[in-house]
This record gives sequence, structure tokens and C-alpha cells, in this order.
Amino acid sequence: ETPAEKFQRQHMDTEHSTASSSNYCNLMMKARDMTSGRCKPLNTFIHEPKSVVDAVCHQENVTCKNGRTNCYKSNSRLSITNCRQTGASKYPNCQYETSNLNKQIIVACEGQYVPVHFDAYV
Ligand code: DGP
Ligand code: DGP
Repeated sequence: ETPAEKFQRQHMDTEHSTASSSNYCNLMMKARDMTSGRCKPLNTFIHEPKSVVDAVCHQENVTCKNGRTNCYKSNSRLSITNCRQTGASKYPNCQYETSNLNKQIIVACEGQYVPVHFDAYV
């Protein structure tokens, strides 16, 4: 799995325009293999076409949380779902709170200049 493929697996859900139910994150975090070995504590899915998300790599250049300079902020707000592990969640029964948001996203881009890391939303 390349970094770009990993980003697609962990962060892209073009099939749905928004999270359909409060169970969305419980199902999707498992389906996208982020609950094997440990529960990934925080993860965001983006409900937009791949072309729209790839294009963010050519939008506003911002500094990443880790200090690198290869992050980019989307010009417009996008439909996203934030998944946050609940206090009661205990591996292997990973439990998440599902929140639908419309926010500008910040991603890190590399290689053919495609997203490889989800940094934040604002
Ligand atoms: P807070 O909501 O204050 O706990 O901050 C969480 C931060 O984590 C916020 O800036 C968004 C960011 N974040 C959201 N989704 C992801 C993700 O999938 N991966 C990473 N690395 N950070 C994320
Ligand atoms: P996530 O941060 O949730 O998108 O996870 C993707 C991986 O990217 C994770 O292993 C952390 C790593 N990562 C964090 N910051 C950067 C960065 O600036 N560039 C790259 N290529 N990877 C990063």
C-alpha cells in the first residue's frame, strides 16, 4: 500500500454525501481496517470526488502540524465526517462518535502531488 493508497483507504468515502447514521464510524473504521491491533483514536472521512480532494494539493499552502511545509488547505468547505473514539471504547470493540461537518480541510501532499496525510480541518 502506497502512502496515497493509504490516504484513500483511511480518508475517502465518495459513495456517501454524509454519514448516514450514528453507527457510521463504528462500521467504517472497522471496514477500512483502522481497528486491527488498536483502535485508531481519531479519523476523518471526506465525502467528495477524488478530483476535488486531489485538487487541494494545488490550493493554499500552509504549514503542517509537524512543522513541514507540504500542507494545503481547501479553498471551500467540504462534506466530512469526524470519527472520535468514545471513552467507553475498549479494543477490540472500538466505539466511535460520528460527527458530520462542513469544513475546510488541510492535507499533506507528496510524490505525484496527491494527498498522503489528513492534518486538520478548520
Ligand atoms: P480536537 O478536535 O481539538 O481534538 O483536535 C483534533 C485535531 O485532529 C483537529 O485539528 C483535526 C485533526 N484530525 C481530524 N481528523 C484527523 C485524522 O484523520 N488524522 C489526523 N492526523 N488528524 C485529524
Ligand atoms: P493520517 O495522519 O491519519 O492521515 O495518517 C497518515 C500517516 O501520515 C500517519 O502514519 C502519520 C503520517 N504523517 C503525519 N504527518 C505527515 C506529513 O506531513 N507527511 C506525510 N507524508 N505523512 C505524515
